[in-house]
Amino acid sequence: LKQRGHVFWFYGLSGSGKSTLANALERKLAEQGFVTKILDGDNIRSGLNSDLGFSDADRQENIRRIAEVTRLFLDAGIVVFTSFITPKRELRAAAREIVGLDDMTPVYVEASFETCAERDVKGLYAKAAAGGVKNFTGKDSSFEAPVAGDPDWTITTDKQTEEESLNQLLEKVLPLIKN
Ligand code: GGZ
Repeated sequence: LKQRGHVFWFYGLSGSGKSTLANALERKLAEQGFVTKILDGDNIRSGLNSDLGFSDADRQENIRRIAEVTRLFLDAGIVVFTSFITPKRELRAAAREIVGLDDMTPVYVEASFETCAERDVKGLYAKAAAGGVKNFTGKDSSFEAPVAGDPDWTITTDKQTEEESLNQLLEKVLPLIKN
């Protein structure tokens, strides 16, 4: 096999750019013949995890199931990109425990709450500001950034272009998945 499976666990606030980057990265890697899979709200929260909401307990179960599914893809040698807020360090650590410490790289897609609220691609920030979203991350449900010593990568999307973020990622991703 020309590739080694690995999980790049994109996390960060809603609207930080996780899915955008995961999709762009997938396209680049597909061009080079890599077999990849994206797991995100569209294919997980809508189906397998449609019984879960956004309480702390539900987020924990959400992440646990995603990590288990991710592990299955990894067993097939696939490069996986996940795109979930994963708001707590403990959740990221639990996911990494399930996937396998060496097989998963947490990638913090960093953008401030203010930047995400300005982008507000889905109108969710406006809705939350008006009190229409329960347990909204960054408002009434907390988000923990990584701390020094965590193995996480950080990609800061509010200070550079999408292309810069993508190139930065590609450079770090390729050595981990090339065989
Ligand atoms: C945060 C919410 C909420 C609340 C709905 N808080 O930008 P989106 O819309 O498409 O992505 C967000 C998604 C977050 O689900 P995750 O599975 O990634 O979260 S976690 O990892 O914490 O389990 C957002 C939408 O769902 N959404 N309500 N209250 N985001």
